Amino acid sequence: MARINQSLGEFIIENQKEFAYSSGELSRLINSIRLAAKMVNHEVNKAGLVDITGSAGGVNTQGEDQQKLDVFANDVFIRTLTNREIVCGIASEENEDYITIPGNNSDHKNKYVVLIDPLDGSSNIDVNVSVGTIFSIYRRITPMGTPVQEEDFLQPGNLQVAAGYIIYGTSTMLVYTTGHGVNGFTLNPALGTYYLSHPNMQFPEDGTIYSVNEGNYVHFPQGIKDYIKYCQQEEGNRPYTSRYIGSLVSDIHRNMIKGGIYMYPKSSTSQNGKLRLLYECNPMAFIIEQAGGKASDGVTRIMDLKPTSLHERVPFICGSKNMVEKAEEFIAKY
Ligand code: AHM
Ligand code: MG
Repeated sequence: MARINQSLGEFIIENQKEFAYSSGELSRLINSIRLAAKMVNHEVNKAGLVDITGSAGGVNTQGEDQQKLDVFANDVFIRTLTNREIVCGIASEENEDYITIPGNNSDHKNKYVVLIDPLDGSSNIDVNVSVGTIFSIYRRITPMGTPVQEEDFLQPGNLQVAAGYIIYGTSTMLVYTTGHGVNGFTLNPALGTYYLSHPNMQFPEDGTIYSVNEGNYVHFPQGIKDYIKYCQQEEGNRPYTSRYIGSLVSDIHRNMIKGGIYMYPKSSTSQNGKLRLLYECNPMAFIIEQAGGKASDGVTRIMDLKPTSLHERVPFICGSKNMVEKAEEFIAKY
């Protein structure tokens, strides 16, 4: 039974039996993410104090400037996940190819693959705005005892065994699901312990917040333009409030608590939008659905999309069920 103020460590142990094929490995995997998140949190919090902000000089796979903290977070998560005998492969936003982890005896006996965006929204760091980590976990599908393959990473979101995010905000929270609802834990920085603060999180069925980068309005498809106008019309509980941080985890976290819709649609300048299916949209969609919300590309459920490449992008419309369905109605008109 989840108890407010229960520590994440206790919670993981108590709920281990909920996992199918429970052997303790998934618990240990989440534990290692918890540890890495504490290390990243420590670094993020002192970003303004030491000369650690700014570009690391490199560019990542998508040609974007890599921030030093992106590199740091990527290293920490990869190192922490590699050190346990649980994960056979990692795909990260910051690495073009997936990483194969042979295991201590090089026997390729580890079961899980992790897909991760180690520090999402990192362009916000220099201005002291919240950033996040997003992770997605699958059981491998290729035979144990052989090196992990790309197909182990290209599984549809509906096969995820766990997913979560960490938000480095006014306080640091770890929110995750193993398919049995969503629970949120807040870090007590003095003790270095996460405590259950948001048990059984629920996406309100309806809401009054819409989150979209309206600067891209002219490039949006007509259905999205019409839906935005609908949000702004005066009728019933509209006009809605516009809130957009530009940090996916924070925007969705807020909407999950208050009720709202988040959209990163396709546009005339980017046919598939911006967000990455495997380590941004799928894990967020799993959490959102587990909390009673909805996530689609405007037409198809995100978690039913069949991935074709590690870094592919998809349009992303998610949030309160009724709001997403309304947006889909507008999109379907064209
Ligand atoms: P990143 O992975 O390069 O950090 O980009 C993802 C971020 C999301 O957190 C956010 O929702 C979105 O990009 C904002 O994009 P834009 O600035 O185009 O509105
Ligand atoms: Mg990202």
